[in-house]
Amino acid sequence: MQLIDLRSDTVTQPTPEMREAMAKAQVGDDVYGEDPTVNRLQEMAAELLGKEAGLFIPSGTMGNLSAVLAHCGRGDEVILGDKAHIFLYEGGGISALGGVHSRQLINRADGSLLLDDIRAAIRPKDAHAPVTRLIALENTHNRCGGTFFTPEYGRQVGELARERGLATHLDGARIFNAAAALDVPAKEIAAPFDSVTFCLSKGLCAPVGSVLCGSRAFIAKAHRIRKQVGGGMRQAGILAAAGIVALERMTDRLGEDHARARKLAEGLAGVSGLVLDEGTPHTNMIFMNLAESVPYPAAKVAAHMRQAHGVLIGVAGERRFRLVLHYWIDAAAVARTIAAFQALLG
Ligand code: TLP
Repeated sequence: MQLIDLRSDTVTQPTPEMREAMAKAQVGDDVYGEDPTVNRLQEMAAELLGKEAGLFIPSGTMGNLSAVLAHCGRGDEVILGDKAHIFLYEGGGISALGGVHSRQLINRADGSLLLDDIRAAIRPKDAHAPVTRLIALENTHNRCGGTFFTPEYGRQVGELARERGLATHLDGARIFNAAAALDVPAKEIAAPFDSVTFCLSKGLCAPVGSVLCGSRAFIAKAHRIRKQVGGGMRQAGILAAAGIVALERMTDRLGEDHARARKLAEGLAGVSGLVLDEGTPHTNMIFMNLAESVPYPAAKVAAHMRQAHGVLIGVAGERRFRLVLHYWIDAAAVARTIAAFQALLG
């Protein structure tokens, strides 16, 4: 039985074209800045996001960590959402490794933060208080349901930050999904932010890596931090080669995953044991709960779906699931998933 893996878009395997590009990649020692393929990827990424420079980083987590540590010193404070990936799912790295204090504001449904909340959270100049240094947002927003906010909102945050002398960072792990949903170039979403990370290894299918983009001076700082946290790689062009294919071939097709997510959601809406979140899916993620009538927890349902139907789904809570669409989920896989849920919970 062929497995259908909907747990995340991080499970995506590289495409045949990526494997071929990886095999043929020209490489050098990237710690010396001599890997031509890494250099090319970094230039392409910077160009796509409208920034001066890019830095290839092993993971999204390390990209966010390097960015926050490049913006903030020990005891400085970052304003972020209470559902932010940086806050919830990155091992507390910004505080454990960087001594950066976090100020969590309530994420609104679309993943944004209320501007008035941000204003109110900025600390006064007072020796008792940490120094507010950075505002960090996420687009698309994972924990808020794969939701996205508009470039206009980003501009408002950027303006507020500049007025108050703060830096801004965007965790744009899935910025190309946001761009597809908004039908705007990714650079428009990135424009108001001083730094942006995006992931090559999620919906874009590359096996490894993220790129952090920003000004040349900022990237020089982040480069040093990447080295400090052990992220300096050597013949990384083998990985970057897949990233180049990801940027050339995969960004423009993400709308297909969104359309398939809608198809899957339509089918699942007809399963009596499931209650889909209102408005889901916004991009490539479906969030849903078990109906009260179902006597089992989500983990048990997920285990059964795997064993009996070969369908892997993400458990996002005691009675909650996340299903993520990606390149390797085709129309037949969507139909099989709906049929499997029907059989179990219909
Ligand atoms: N998200 C993963 C898990 O960690 C939850 C997933 O399956 O969605 N920012 C955002 C918004 C992310 O969703 C993720 C990964 C990251 C950063 C971290 O990227 P990696 O896994 O490359 O460190």
